[in-house]
Amino acid sequence: MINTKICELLGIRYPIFQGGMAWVADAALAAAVSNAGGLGIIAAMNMNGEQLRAEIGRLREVCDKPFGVNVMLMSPHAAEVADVIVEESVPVVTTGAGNPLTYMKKWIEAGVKVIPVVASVALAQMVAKRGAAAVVAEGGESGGHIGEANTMALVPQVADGVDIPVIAAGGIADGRGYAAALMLGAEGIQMGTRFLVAKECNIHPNFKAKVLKAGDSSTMVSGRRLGHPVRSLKTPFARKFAELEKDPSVTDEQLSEFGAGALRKAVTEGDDVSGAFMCGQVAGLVKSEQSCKEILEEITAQAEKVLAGAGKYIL
Ligand code: TUI
Repeated sequence: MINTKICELLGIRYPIFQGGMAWVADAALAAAVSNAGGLGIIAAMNMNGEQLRAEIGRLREVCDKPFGVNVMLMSPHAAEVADVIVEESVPVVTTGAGNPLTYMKKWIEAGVKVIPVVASVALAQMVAKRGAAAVVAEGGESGGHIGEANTMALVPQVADGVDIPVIAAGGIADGRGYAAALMLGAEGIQMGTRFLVAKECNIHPNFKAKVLKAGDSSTMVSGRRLGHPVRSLKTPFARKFAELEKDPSVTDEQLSEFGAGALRKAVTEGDDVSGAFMCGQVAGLVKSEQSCKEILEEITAQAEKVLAGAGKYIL
């Protein structure tokens, strides 16, 4: 059994979070992860306040375990969903793609545990000072919107920089990555890509097939010009976006317009032509569709084996 401060802090069995993936992480996926002993997280990204309230209701019908809601801070509905989180007494909030200070006081006063996703030591320290319960340090191996530093460099620096627990994210999909994250100073992990192909994950079958087929060189980063680099599978859409990004005759507005709705089209329609299949570099490690329970049990058993065998390196 792997047990860390995160288990006690949140009342969960495995210190493993399911990433709050926009359009992907619904009540069904989050409930499956929480029911299996991890922390399931609903992504509020694509929802307004009332839609989030309904999604929380759907989770609570089938799950009485701790769960989280992820607020994508660039979402036009961020303020509204921030209030719903308080009204619904959501146990844990994670935030992404920005600075969550605007909402932190309100959440903490309401008893919500706030765990921002950070991509730098500076933001980790800022949120720690304002009462964050922990941070997720997310490296650039991740899918979706990413920062500059990679997990191997980011996690130990964040762990040194704050006194609260650190959860490592980005580039973790098996027990080796899990064990390595603990060695870097993390007290837990967050995975997105591995849960994309979970049985309880309701994305389009095309998306799952692409992840299962992917290898180590299957992802690319685009969107730097617009200030939000995004990692996704190398598809015709991603390549075209990267090409337009380099073309000075294309305006930022045209580029944004071209990308609008692309993630939704990938997730709900499996659209090969205009969908953005956001996905981490570890896609090549993800080989089969499993239940959330199987994923949590398998990765834990693998990490325990790796950790127990590590003594062989010491004479
Ligand atoms: O947020 C994510 N991953 C995401 S959000 C998303 S939706 C989207 N769609 C299209 C374009 C952009 C986004 C898809 N994937 N991960 C958490 C994360 N947060 N990664 C990096 C950061 C981050 C970056 C900079 C957090 C804070 C930050 O600094 C902000 C500041 O003001 O200091």
